[in-house]
This record gives sequence, C-alpha cells and structure tokens, in this order.
Amino acid sequence: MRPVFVFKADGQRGRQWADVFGREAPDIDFRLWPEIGEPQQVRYLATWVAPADLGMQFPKLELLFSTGAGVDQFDVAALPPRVSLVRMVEPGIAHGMVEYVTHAVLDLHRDMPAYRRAQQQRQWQPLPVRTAAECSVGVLGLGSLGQAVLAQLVALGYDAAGWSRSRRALPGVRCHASADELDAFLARTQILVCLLPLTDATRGMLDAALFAKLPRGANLVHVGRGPQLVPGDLLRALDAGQLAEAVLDVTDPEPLPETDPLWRHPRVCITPHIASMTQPQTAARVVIDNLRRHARGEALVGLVDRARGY
Ligand code: NDP
Ligand code: OXD
Repeated sequence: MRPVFVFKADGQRGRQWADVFGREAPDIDFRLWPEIGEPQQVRYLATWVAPADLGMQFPKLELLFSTGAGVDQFDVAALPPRVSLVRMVEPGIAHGMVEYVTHAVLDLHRDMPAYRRAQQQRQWQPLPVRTAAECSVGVLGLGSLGQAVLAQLVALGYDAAGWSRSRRALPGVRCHASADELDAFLARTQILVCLLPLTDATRGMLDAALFAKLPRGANLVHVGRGPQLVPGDLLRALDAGQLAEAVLDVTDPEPLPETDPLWRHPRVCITPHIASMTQPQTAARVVIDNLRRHARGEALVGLVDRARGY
C-alpha cells in the first residue's frame, strides 16, 4: 500500500500540489482535505493549522508539515512525541520575502515616505541622498529568510548586519550572536528588519527598551509575527522621533481592528501579511524531497526543534 499524504488548504492550492505529486511522486497516495479516506492510514499531513485531536484522529501520523515558514500557530507541546514537525523552507517563500524587504528598505533609504508626504503639500524639497553603503540595515533572524534577504541587500551595497541566536557567518554581513551582542547590533542599525520566529523568547521583543538602543530616527520593517511588537511602544517611539517610520506586514491581531491607532499613524505603513507566501510548485517539490529523506532515514530540511520552538 502506498503511504498516504494529506494536504489541508484551499482547493486551488491543493490541486496545484496534487499535480506536482501526481507527476513527481506517484508512489505517494496524495489526498486532498476533506476527502482523506481512512484517517488511520494517514502518515503525512501538510496544513497551516492542526486539527485539535490530531494524535487521536491520525494514530499513524509521522510527519506534520507546516504549509508556511512559521510554526507558532501549532500547539507544539500537544503534538504526540512520535510526530516530527517540519516548517516550510522553500525557494518561493524566500523569493517573495526578498522582494518585500528589499522594496521596504529601498523605500526607506531613499526617503520615499517623506516625498509622498511632500507631494501632498505640493512641496519640491530635495533631501540629501545617502548611498547604500552609508545606510546600515540590520536583520533580526538569520534563518532561511533572513539569509536570503541579506544576500540581496549585500548585492545592493548596503552596510549589512544580522543577529541570531547561534553564531552565523554570511558573506558581506557583520554577524552578531546572542543577547550579549544585541546592543552593539542595534546601535549601528538605521533600518531594522525583524525576521524572527515567534517564540517565548521573541514575544514582545520589539519594545521601548529595544527602540531606545537604535540610533535616533531609525526605521522598522516588521515581517516576523505581530505579537513580537509592543504597538503602544512603537507609537510612542514614532511620536518622540526615536523611530522615523515603520512598515508592518504583521500585526496582533490579524486583521487589525478598524479602530486600532496604528492604521491612522502617518508614519506607519501597513500591509495585510502579504510579504511572502508559500508557492505550491516549489513547496510541493521540497516536501517530496523531505518525504524521500524521511524514507531513507536522513535528516529533514526544516525540522522544528520543539525545545527551541522553531
Ligand atoms: P528560521 O527558523 O530559518 O530562522 C530563524 C532565525 O531566527 C534563526 O537565525 C534563529 O537563530 C533566529 N532566532 C530565533 N530565536 C531567536 C532568539 N531568541 N534570539 C536570537 N535569534 C533567534 O526561520 P525563517 O527564516 O524561515 O522564518 C522566520 C520567520 O519569518 C517565520 O518564523 C515567520 O514568523 C516569519 N514569516 C513571515 C512571513 C510574512 O509574510 N510576513 C512569511 C514567512 C515567514 P539560529 O540561527 O541561531 O537558529
Ligand atoms: C508563513 C507566513 O509563516 O506566511 O509562511 O507568515
């Protein structure tokens, strides 16, 4: 009997995944939610949110794939120990994030928010132009997305730095590691990009204390997760001039309620969590590759460390 793989997402994406599996993995029985047949036969599940009774419903489940890069939507502690959780590491999602962050960084570096405001006042007012090399960008999180973003920023000539938990070495990037080196990283960062996963350690991290360690007039591009940001602290930092602009692709909650003051702040740009999306063609191939690795007993790409939470 072929091993059963269940995909749970919207129908259109599901059909794209089904095409790739049909062509490239006919040895796997691909089933599209809710037409999953006998749940007792399911060995692999790809979904954004896990059903509450996952362990009971799928007693033979071995691999749970997140259909996105983040896994904070799962109650990891509630997953049966036999189930390995795998986050999405695929070129399509990285490409989208590179586009979004590069756009935001260029927009901020070249003072486009100020020019948009000047145009509304019909003001012709050139500002001094800094080269990319004179603009310091710092990325919190040097995982698959942080690394892809930094490679593009380095190619554009930015003064690039990054921060992660463990020590990384990336071409052209000043890499900082651990809480010990966070202050030095922040002190040199004019445009701060957050690409951290949401964990107990990163929740509420973008707060007044952190903003105070950035140079005055720094900018924030937040593409991690909404609960990492303390919105009141952001608004106060903007009003006090400690921060100049904020680009937020993620908020808490999502969608942001109509009455939320973030919507109305003239120096906040909000997008509805569209920075990057998993691309079915490339993602399905990555998952197939991981299924092959699993069958051969090899290490999985994107395996989540439950203790770290990402
Ligand atoms: P990875 O797991 O590959 O990388 C996470 C990085 O963050 C690693 O470098 C890790 O350090 C670092 N990190 C985690 N916790 C800490 C900590 N406490 N202190 C310092 N560094 C820490 O994740 P991805 O790059 O794939 O994705 C990052 C996040 O981007 C996702 O979790 C998701 O929240 C967000 N995202 C947002 C999207 C959007 O559309 N807005 C789309 C996709 C993802 P180390 O290297 O030492 O492990
Ligand atoms: C993701 C996201 O984690 O879309 O993939 O935020």
